[in-house]
Amino acid sequence: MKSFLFSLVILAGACFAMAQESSVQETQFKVFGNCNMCKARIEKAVKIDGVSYAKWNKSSKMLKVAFDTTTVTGDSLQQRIAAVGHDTEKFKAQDSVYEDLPGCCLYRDNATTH
Ligand SMILES: [Cu+2]
Repeated sequence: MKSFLFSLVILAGACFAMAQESSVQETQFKVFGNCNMCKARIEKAVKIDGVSYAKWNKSSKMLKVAFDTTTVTGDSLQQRIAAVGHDTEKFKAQDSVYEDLPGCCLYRDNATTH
């Protein structure tokens, strides 16, 4: 009986260790953009080491990402996207970078209605 309890403890410990090891986090946040060129630009900006998944949805403006939390943070991904000209929930792209985007990508003009 004692050894049975002991193996239960070991098993529980192993499960706990495995749960701790999984450092991949999935999240999504809003990224402003218009077209498929925006999509390519946004996804390319976050395709770095530690990011295993990145897909931007043109109609919902949501970017889904999966990344390794030991090497990447959600904020750093949003900053990378802002750096290529796309506003995110937390970070705004610099005007000079935004103005250099192709005309079809100038999403801020489309936001004047609200
Ligand atoms: Cu575009």
